[in-house]
Amino acid sequence: MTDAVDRPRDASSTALATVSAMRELKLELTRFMMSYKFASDEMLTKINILKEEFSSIHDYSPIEHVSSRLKSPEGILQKAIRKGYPLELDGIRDSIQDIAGIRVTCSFISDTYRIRDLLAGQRDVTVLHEKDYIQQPKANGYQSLHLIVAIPVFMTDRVQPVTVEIQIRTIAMDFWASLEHKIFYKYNGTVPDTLVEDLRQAADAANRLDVKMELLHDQVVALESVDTNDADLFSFDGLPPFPLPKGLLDSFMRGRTEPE
Ligand code: 0O2
Repeated sequence: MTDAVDRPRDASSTALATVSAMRELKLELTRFMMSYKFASDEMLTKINILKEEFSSIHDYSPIEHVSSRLKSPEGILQKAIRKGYPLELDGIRDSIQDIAGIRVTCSFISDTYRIRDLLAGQRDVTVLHEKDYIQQPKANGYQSLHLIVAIPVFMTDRVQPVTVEIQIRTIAMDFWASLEHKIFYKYNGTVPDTLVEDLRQAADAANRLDVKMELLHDQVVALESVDTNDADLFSFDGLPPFPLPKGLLDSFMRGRTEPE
């Protein structure tokens, strides 16, 4: 008799416990994923500030394009299983460092290193790893500068250091990488030798283009610095032109520098 009454109660308490465990897991997973979204948002803000500030000071932007992606929970678990990592959130946090990914496309090769330095120099950004596939391209020709950085995310009850993968590359490197990615998937990873060789040659051509374009840009910058006149100081990005006739500008400057 007792058994008959207790059994349904056991079943319902087990079901309740399962539901509550699932709710807890969902909450934990949501907080886990949110921490990566916040870290990515923080890094994107930093990158956008660099982009805007740099363009207004130097009259050109070293950053052409910025994109970001978060790995899906499914993608994270698949990677953990593929790599044999422990299937629990703390273990995954330690071992999978590209859950949040940002790609920065720059105009020139020197800009990729400039952006790296500007980000790495920020007090709350810690560079955990760097892979320089620009100095040492992969055998297939892939070029890019990869950083794994950690950034503190301020949650309601704790400060969580969160990792973000940042890939920095030029437009030509990016063009090559997206085509190679498409070809790789089209052939399911087994790309015919002739195409592999063609891709390698295309990577060399992309590199030559990068070098040439940077040389041309340096020449243009050198010319611009000779042409610049003082009135240029009074044009601001995002504001209507603010020209000052040279005579007025001279009087204004004298007024500022001469003692009263
Ligand atoms: P997704 O969707 O782009 O993120 P890991 O596998 O990340 O643990 P690994 O292989 O040492 O470790 O990382 P690495 O070399 O830093 O490369 C990681 C990412 O760089 C890749 O992410 C690609 O985005 C890019 N990448 C690396 N090698 C190549 C390449 O040969 N061709 C192209 N097109 N991209 C490359 P995922 O995880 O592949 O995918």
